[in-house]
Parts: sequence; structure tokens; C-alpha cells
Amino acid sequence: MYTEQKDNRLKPLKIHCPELEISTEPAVLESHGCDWTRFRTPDATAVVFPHNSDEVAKLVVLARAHQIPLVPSGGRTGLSGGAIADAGEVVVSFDRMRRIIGFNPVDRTLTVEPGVVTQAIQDYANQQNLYYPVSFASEGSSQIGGNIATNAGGIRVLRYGLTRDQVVGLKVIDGRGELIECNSGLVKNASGYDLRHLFIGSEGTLGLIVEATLRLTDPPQPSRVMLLAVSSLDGMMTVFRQFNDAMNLTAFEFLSGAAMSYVRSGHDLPAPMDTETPYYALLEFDCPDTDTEDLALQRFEFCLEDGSVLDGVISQSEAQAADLWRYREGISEAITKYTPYKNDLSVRISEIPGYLRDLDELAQSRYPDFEVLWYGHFGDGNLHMNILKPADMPVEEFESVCGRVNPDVFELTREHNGSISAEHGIGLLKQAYLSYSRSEQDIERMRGIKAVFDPANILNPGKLLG
Ligand code: 2HG
Ligand code: ZN
Repeated sequence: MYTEQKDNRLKPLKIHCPELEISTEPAVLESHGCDWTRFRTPDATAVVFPHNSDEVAKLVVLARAHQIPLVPSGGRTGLSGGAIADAGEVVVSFDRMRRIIGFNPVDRTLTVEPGVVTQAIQDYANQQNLYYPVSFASEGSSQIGGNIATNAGGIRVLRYGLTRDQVVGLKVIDGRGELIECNSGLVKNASGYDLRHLFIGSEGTLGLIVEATLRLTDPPQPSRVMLLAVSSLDGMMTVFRQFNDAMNLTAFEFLSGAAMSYVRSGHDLPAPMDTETPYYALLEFDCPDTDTEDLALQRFEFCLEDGSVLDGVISQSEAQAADLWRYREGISEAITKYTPYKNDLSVRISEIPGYLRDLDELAQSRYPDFEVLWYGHFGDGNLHMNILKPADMPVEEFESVCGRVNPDVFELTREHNGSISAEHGIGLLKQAYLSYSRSEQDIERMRGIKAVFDPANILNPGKLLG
């Protein structure tokens, strides 16, 4: 974007919000103008760092008056371009709003500012002998405001639900600069539309989260992790049913044999077992006593006998459990250097084998020269499809080839009643495909809601609804 247009956005900020911390340092514009998504070049006008909700409100009022587009920015670990500023927007970083505001031991709630890092919330909960259950590989840098704005999922959704299920109170500055207080930490509240749930997962298009109250829960029981070599997708379903019926699962993840090879070479990990298979399942379950462990081993024997499992290992310590998790949690980072094109898909669990088979066939016929890796959260129906870029192909060409196949991938997803985004969001990258998961009428309804909270369309324009 032209410097003059950027100046027109920057000047009112400097004049009317002189106390606001503003950076136009090239390195800051670059780092805060994008998330973990590849395929876009950041081009932000400025990055602002409000210190409290009053500053956020004042900023939004000014942005509305001067038609300055704002991109909210947390830990920038998103994978759909929700936090990208590539059209001269002003990035609103919550790096200076990192206070833990208060813990209530009776209500078991924690109130925090949006810039608090997810792991800091987990650690705080642990210190109180409680537990914040939302967990994913980027928890060391992602911020709670971003988690809420994208309704982050992760590895323990099948037991504890999504970020949405942990939020009991929310304060938000909407696109008119008004503070909206939602639910005040109540467990029960039947007083009408629950606006909190509109903001959760709205990808910063309806309001900027300035405070959140989170429900903490009991610490988990001692657990075990199993990594199983699984012979086929139907075998994976057998394993899921056997263990889900018998055990209290906290996670049921899967990865393809190819994903296993990449995570091993990327992190220099040893072979977890002698047998190599097309798929691996990683299970975590409560295991408070030896009877439960015996039960798990019985289920394992059953799966071995019926051929769905060919081999497996079980953790005997927390360190071993962490080592086994690396085979699943390390994949995304290990393949970053191959500039993967990502689709984050979901179907009902019972649909996974048929859907994945159809998808794999489609991938093999439409991307014959590309390597496609599968992994994800089998236990909640979320599949991550990663297509690796051939080393000699320019990024633009790769993106456009993947984009041409997307309609077929998403049509198949629609046929299986699935969603084109399970947990990463629509953001910028999947915006053009929203209609594969939402009807035209639904999109119109969402536009109506957007107009109520952000009439001037200054909050993350171009994302989600376009
Ligand atoms: C995961 O489950 C993350 O590892 C990242 O959601 C998924 O890299 C991906 O596609
Ligand atoms: Zn995931």
C-alpha cells in the first residue's frame, strides 16, 4: 500500500491517541503483520500496543471515525491467516495486556487479560491444584485472546471440549468502541441470547477481547499414553471403539506412516517400535490403578488378535509419555520447511474412514506429484491434511495448484456433512470457500450480526466473511 494512504491512517492515531504506544519499525511490522500462515506478505501501517481496555476503546472509536482497518493480534500462531495484515491495516497487539487479574477459588475461575500466554494459564491453574485443559503444540506462545477469538481446540477436546467450553465471562470492545460484558462468570444464566458465544470463534470480526474469565477444573488423574501401529483406517475405528468404550480417554490422535517419517527425521526421533504401518494411533487415558492398566492391555490384546493393531508401546512414566507425544505434537513444526498447504477438516467420527479414503483417492489423482500427510484429532473428527510443496516449485504456483483442487476437497467434505475448518478458522485463506460449509442464508445472517457489532467494518475486514 502507498505511503500516503498509510500516513492518512497513522496521523489521526498520533494526534488523537498520543498516549498510545505505536511502532512503525520494519521488523515489528513484519513480525506482527502475520501469523504462522505462509503464502502472504505482511504490509501493515503500524502496530499499536494498548495497555488497557480504555485505550482499546478509544482506538476503536477513532478507527471507526477515520475508517482505519484494525487487525487484532495475539501470539500469531494461527494457520488460516486470521492475524495477517497485508493491506495497510493497523495491527492491535495485546502484548502489553498480560495481567492475571484474579483467581476465585470458590468459583474456580481465573480472570485474565487477552495477552496472557496459554501455557501461563495452565501453569497458574496447576499452582492452584487445578487444571486448564485446552492444550496444543503452540501453547507456549499463543495468547488466550487469540484462543478465544478462534475457539481453539487441540488434543483434549474429546474429554474437555473446546476453548468455548472454558469461557464463563468475557469483556469485549465492539466495532463501535463500546464495552460489552458477557455472562460475568455465571454457571447458569438464562437471560436471553448469550452474546459471549458470538464473540468466541468470531476471529476478531465482531469485537476485541479485553478480558476473559475461564473455568478451571479438577486436575487430571494419573494417565498413560499408548502409541499403536494400526493396520488400516477400519482398524483405527476398531481401536477407537475398543478403547473409548472401556477407558476414560483424554486424547485419541492419529498420524499416517508418512507423517511419522517426517516427524522422526525433523526432530531426530528414534523409531518408536519395530513395526512400520500406514497409520499410528496415539491414545491417552486415565490410569489410576493397575486394574485400569490391565483393562487397557486386554483391549490392546483384542486389537492385536483381530489384526487392527500390529504393535504398540505404553508409557511407564511421565517422561515416556512426553516422548510419545512428540511423535504427534512435533509434526507441524517438523514439516514447516516444506511450506505445507493446510486444510483443517472435520466430519463426524463415524464418517472418518470413508471420508479419509475418498479424500486420499482424490489427493492421489489430483496431486499425483505432491506428498500428502494426514494427522489429527481422530477422537473429535478433526483431520489435518498437509500437502508438501515440491522443493523446485515456486510458492505462488504451489498455492494456485492447491487452490484449484480445494473445491473438490470441500465438495467431498460437504457430501460427508463435514466442515472446511475444524479448529484453525476461516481467516483469509479459506474465506473464498466459506459457502462449502455455510449456506448463503447463514452467511447473510452472519453479515447481519457483523453489521450490529461492527457497522463500519473496521474489525479484521476481509477475514471470515470477506
Ligand atoms: C495440530 O493439531 C495443529 O498439530 C496443527 O492443529 C495442524 O499443522 C497442522 O496442520
Ligand atoms: Zn490440530
